[in-house]
Amino acid sequence: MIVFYSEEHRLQSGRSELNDGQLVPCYEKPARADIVRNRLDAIGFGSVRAPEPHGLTPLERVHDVGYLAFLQNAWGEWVQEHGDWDALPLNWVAPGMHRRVVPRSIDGRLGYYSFDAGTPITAGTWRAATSAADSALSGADRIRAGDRSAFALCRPPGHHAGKAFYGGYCFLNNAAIAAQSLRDGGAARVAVLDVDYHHGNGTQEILWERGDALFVSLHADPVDEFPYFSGHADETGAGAGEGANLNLPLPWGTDWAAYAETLDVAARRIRAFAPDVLVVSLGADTYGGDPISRFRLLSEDFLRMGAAIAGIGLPTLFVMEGGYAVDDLGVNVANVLTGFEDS
Ligand code: SP5
Ligand code: ZN
Repeated sequence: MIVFYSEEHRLQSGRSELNDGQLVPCYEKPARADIVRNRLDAIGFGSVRAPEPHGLTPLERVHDVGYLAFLQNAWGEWVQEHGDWDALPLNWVAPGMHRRVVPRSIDGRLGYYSFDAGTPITAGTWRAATSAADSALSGADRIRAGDRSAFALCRPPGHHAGKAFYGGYCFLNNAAIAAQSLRDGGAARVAVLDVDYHHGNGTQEILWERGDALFVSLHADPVDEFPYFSGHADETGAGAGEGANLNLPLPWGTDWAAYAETLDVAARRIRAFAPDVLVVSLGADTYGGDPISRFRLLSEDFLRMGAAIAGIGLPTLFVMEGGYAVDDLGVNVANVLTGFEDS
């Protein structure tokens, strides 16, 4: 399996995120991608390549152009206003406010285009985020060329980013960008399976009214867990996309036995949709050792996860999402990929 990885991921290295009432060091940090890459090298897993630049056009197929311009320019405007320190939003729209006029103020626009205070914009955010999207797009190119699978080692991650918002450590929705590229390249139907611990609210929003793209997500129940306002089982899509969104929320404490049963439900739904290709939003924050999550998967369970995904029987593009137990992240992610390849 070919792996796409860009050194430019390092350019996203925020100082802090707001967590439990404190500014704490960012969980989403460069060491995450380094340890996955090093593990893949150590086990001799496939060839690792730098992505091809794909430019703005495939990003504009998914994201709002005003949002993209904001992301590209936000750091420069922030530094001019406040100096060289991570840009974080401080307030958001509330019910009864109209959100009709895009603010001129950079602080206003940070709130306008975001949904949390955990996702700092830094000097290198735009370059890192576009390099991650390029990895996803290069992976999609391999699938289009006939490969059975590819892995885009994206960082920063993407599944919380919507058409015109960032949050949850995500700026550009790498999985949705890849799925759209596969559609534009001739796939009639695509499925996105999201196994990150958190609900992929951005991917859901992007695909909500799409009948040509199925979104299936296993995640911690939003009554208990971030992103709280998205991911319930009764969210099934709208318009042409009615029925093409399947949320499978699970309780805190979920272990492999319960997870595997639900993954089987997801697999059957994907097969029934009969897509040409599968994009997997691969977060390993379902791991028992994850510092911000509360599922209980073990490292060896990720081998079984990879085998279960292979059992769906589709050309598969894996796109890296979350996973914050950095010391074990390389083994856990590599286990999914080898579990897939060996079955
Ligand atoms: C891509 C991805 O996995 N994004 C996740 C973003 C989650 N951000 C909010 C985390 C809040 C964690 N709070 C619990 C900390 C334990 N004390
Ligand atoms: Zn996550």
